[in-house]
Amino acid sequence: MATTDNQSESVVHILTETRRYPPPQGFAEQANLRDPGVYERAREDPETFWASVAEELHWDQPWDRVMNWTPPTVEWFTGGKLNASYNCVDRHLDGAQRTKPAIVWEGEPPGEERTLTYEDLYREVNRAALMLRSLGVEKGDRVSIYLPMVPELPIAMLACARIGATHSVVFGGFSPDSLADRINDGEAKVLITADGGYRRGKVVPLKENADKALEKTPSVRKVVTVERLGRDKYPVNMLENRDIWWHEAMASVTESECPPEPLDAEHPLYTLYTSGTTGKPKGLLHTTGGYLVGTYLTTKWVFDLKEDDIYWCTADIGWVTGHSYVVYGPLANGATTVMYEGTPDYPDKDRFWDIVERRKVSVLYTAPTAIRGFMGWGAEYADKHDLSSLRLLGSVGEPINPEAWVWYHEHIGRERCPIVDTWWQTETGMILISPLPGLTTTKPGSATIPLPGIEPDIVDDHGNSVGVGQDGYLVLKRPWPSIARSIWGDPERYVAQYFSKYGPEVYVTGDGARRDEEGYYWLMGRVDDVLNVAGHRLGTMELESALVSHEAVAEAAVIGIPHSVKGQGIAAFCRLRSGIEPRDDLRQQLREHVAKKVGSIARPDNVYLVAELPKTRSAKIMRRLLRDIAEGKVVGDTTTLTDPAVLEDIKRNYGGAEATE
Ligand code: 7RM
Repeated sequence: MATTDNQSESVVHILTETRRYPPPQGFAEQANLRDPGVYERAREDPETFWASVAEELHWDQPWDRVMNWTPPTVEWFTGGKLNASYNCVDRHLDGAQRTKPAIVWEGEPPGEERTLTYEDLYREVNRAALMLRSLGVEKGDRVSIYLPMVPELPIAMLACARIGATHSVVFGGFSPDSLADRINDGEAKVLITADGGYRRGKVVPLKENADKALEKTPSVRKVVTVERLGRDKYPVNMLENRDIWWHEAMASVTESECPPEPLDAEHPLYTLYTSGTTGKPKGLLHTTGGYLVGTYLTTKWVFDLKEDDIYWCTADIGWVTGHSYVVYGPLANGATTVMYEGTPDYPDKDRFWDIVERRKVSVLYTAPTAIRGFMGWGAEYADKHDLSSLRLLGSVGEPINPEAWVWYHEHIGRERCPIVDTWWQTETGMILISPLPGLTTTKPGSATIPLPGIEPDIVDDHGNSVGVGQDGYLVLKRPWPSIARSIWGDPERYVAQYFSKYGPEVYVTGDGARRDEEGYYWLMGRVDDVLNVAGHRLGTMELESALVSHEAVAEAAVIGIPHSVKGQGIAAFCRLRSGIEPRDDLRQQLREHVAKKVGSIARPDNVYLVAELPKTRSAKIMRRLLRDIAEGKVVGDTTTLTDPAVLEDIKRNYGGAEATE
């Protein structure tokens, strides 16, 4: 990565100006983890370190080997057997934890709420596991789950885990096409969905979407539908012999206990799809033992979980953050995890603070895009609530800009709560770079230092470590327990994507980063063709294929543009088929087309209709140029353009009806 001396100097300047926040007194003294020696112990003997963590979980059979690394392949806890559902549920049934709330749920319509204690969760998960078995689901089968944020979602996941079925959760905001692709990729036998869900006061018609997807998913034999909205108000189609209601299927289960299947540590727990640099999303595969060990430990340490914490991670379970830090991590710790169905601005812009106050949330984990949204609305929405229950704040999904960090610290944490800025990915399964709140001095905008046992580096194109303050590629040089083991159905792509650039021992994250003189990591965003829109990963190729699937579009190029709330917005440049007039309503149509094809998170902010896309002599689209145009900057060097007139044309035509939300 090229950095000029100027740039690196200015970085050093920024870093020396950085504010520092040591762990607050009182917090540091009472934190779970106060011994900095853990970093050194983990570095000297990572396997012993991870084994000592794994021992805190329940194993049906002990492992023979902690780590079995034949790069790029790795196994953890080889020979060991365990069950994730047992560890997240059954393990907490002794003593007082039995009646402790496991899941505290709030629907979007105010007043709708459900609390499941560990005992309740046990009952529901057992029943759901038996139900899945009665539908023919066997160990090793895949089950797709397309649900809103309702308790049946974690129940369904844990039920799969109990019988050794591999779940594949598809975010409820995804389109029928995206759902169908994901179901087909895993050849799921069963789909679990709902009549719908609520989002910003509107109904999301999940079953209707699922029905469209199901027209092209031959593997699905049974569809289980949760009644979330109500059959009277929102009737759905039920296909005979295929479609059943969740509550009816649950009621027809005659037994109450489904003994957890002892599973190999490397048994596939789930797949989760994430966008990459090609058009086709990748189904990252996570396995049982290592994943659970990693999410268990990081939830306990990064969020300093205590017995009486009320922990709320605001992510949707459809994303990895929800898998690891709404479901598996907190439940493996026997914590109380809060789930909220809707958006932060419904019925008003203080909904989060209303929930924090009423539920006495003590640990809050959310995303920079949400924080910037709150900043824009003004502090008064938070100010009118008692937030004194909060003691720790987290951030995830994209780099947090220092302004948002400081606002979060002042207006939400009221200057009492440490902030943990946690860097990780769908592929890493667990947080890898983050402060430990009792130990680490934080700096706004930095995810600080790697967790114990984690060995990142920042390297140049040749794989050499770069110096202090220099830009480079973030890599990881040693495996950790919860690394994704493969891409479902495409192991070659897994190796090519993550382990080929610097050899099989080095995992390539796709992120750029710098390190300061204290070894703190400053993440700089993706270095590939992946956008991060409101903390969600979207591949530019994926969006481009959606655009060219529209009859009017001959060719498309998509770029990320700065967006004050979402971090990145989407700008799409489209060359139309000959004979098609570049009209304003077509721009709007194309925005909706992408939303329909991929999902509403993918709706472009701006669509530019152009006569030609700027290309180099080797026919590569000049994205840099498009970026400059979209940002209204002076256009840089264009000498490699095949036809400089193209540029003039774009400049003339790009303006007009840009839609922004
Ligand atoms: C957990 C999650 C992963 C990508 C990753 C980064 C970016 C996430 C941070 C961050 C800077 C952070 N999984 N990212 N967290 N960048 N600081 N604390 O988001 O697979 O959906 O995205 O998100 O670019 O590669 S993800």
